[in-house]
Amino acid sequence: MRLTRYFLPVLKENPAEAQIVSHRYMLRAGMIRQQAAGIYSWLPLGYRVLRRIEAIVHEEQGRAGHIPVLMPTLQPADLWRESGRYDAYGPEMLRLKDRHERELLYGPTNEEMITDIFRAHVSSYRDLPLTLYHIQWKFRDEMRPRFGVMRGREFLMKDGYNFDIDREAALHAYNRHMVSYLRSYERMGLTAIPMRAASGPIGGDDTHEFLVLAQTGESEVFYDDRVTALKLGARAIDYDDRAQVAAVCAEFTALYARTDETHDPAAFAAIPEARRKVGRGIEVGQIFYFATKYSEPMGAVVVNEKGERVPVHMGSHGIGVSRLVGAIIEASHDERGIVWPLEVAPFPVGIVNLKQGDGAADAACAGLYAALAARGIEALYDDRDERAGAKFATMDLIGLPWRITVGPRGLAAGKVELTSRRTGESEEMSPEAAVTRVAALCGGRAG
Ligand code: 5CA
Repeated sequence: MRLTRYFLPVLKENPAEAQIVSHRYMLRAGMIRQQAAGIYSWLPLGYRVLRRIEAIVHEEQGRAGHIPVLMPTLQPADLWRESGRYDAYGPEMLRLKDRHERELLYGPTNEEMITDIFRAHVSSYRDLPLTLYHIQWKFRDEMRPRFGVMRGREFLMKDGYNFDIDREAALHAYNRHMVSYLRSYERMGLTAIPMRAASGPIGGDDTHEFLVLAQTGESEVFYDDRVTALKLGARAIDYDDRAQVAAVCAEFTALYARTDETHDPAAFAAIPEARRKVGRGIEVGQIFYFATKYSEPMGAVVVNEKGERVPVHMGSHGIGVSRLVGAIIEASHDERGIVWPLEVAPFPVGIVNLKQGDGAADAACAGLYAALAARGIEALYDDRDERAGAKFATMDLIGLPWRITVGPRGLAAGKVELTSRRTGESEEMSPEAAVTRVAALCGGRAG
C-alpha cells in the first residue's frame, strides 16, 4: 500500500479524552474514530489489526474442532423470556421495538439463540459433541464506557457454545477452549493468565478469565509470579485427547492466580513471599461451564444411548476481539508509539523513502515494494513528499515491526537500512538482501 493512496489520518496532538496509552495511540495512529460514547468506527489501519486478530481466533478454533456460524445482532425478546434473562439482565441490555411493536434486543451474548438453533436441529447423542461459535458485534449499555475499545458499548466478541452429553464431555470442551485460547493469545504476542473467576449473568460454577497483566487493567489480580513464565510454545496438541488437554489445563491452572472476585488471602499467603504478586490485568476472555442452565428451561434435549431424553450440558466461551487490539497495545508500546507483534501488525514492514522525487530512491523503493509483494508480503510504502523526521515519527507511531529506509546516499553505496521497531537496531544491506531477510523474518505470517 502506498501511503499517498491510503487513508491514515494520524493526529499530531495527544487527544485530551484518552486516559490510557492504547486509547491515545489508537486515536493518534488513525485506527478508530468515536461516533458516540463507547461506539467506534474502525478506520483502515485499525480494521486491519482487528481482522488479523479475528483470523487467528478462527484458525485456532478450527484446530480445536469448533465450527463457525454467524448469528444476527438483533434478537427477539421472547427467546430471552424462555431463559428468564430478559428481566434479569437489567439496564445493560439495549431493548428496542420494530414497526410492529415486536420487542427485540441488541444481543449482549448469544446463549439463548444458539440453544434455539440447537434444539431445532439436534435430537440425538450421536450428533454430539458439537461446538458452534461466531465472531459478531455485541452491545452492552455499560454504565461507564471508557478507555476506547477496552470497555466499549458496541464491541466485537468471539463467543462459542459447546453441547455435550454429560459433565465429563462438557469439561473436555471447557478444557479445549482453555488451550485454544492460550494458543490464540500466545500467537498475538500476549501472555494471558487463566484465573479462576466469578460467573456473573452468564451463570455456572466453573469459570476462568484470561488476564493480560497491565497497570491500566480494570481487574485487581493476585498471582504466583511463576505463572507468568508458562508457555505453550510449539507443542503439538491433539484436541481429541482428553487426558492431554486436561494435563495442559492443569499445568496452567496449578499455580495461584485469581482476580479480586475469587481471591483467597490464606491460600495466597502460603506462596513464598518473593513470588507473591499483586497487580492489575485486562480481561481478554472468559470461559464458562454452566451444565443445563439454558438447555433445561429451553428444552434443548437429546436422546442418550439408553433411549432417555436428557438436557445437554453446555458452556460458553468468549474472547474480547476488539478489546484485544487495545490490550496488545497496552502490553507492547514505547514512548514513540505502538510496537506490534508480527502476527497482528497491520503491515509487517514499512518502506521509508528519504527523498521522494529522487529517481534512484523512487526506483529502489518501487523495486523493494514489488519484490516483497512477489513474496506475499504487503509493505506500507511512505511515498509522501515529507521530511525524513516526519516519516520516521509516523512509522514509529503506527508500530510496524520492520522498516526499510531508502535514501540516495545509501543507494550510492548499494545499501538500504533495515530497522527493528522493537529493538531499534539497524543494519545496512543490499535491497535484495533486505527483501530476503524480511521474508525470512516474516516466516509464518500470511500477508
Ligand atoms: N457468553 C459469555 C462467553 S461467550 C460472555 O459473554 N462472556 S463475557 O461477558 O465474559 O464476555 C467475553 C469477553 O468479551 C470478555 O472477556 C471481554 O474480553 C469482552 N468484553 C466484555 N465486555 C466488553 C466491553 N464492554 N467492551 C469490550 N470488550 C468486552
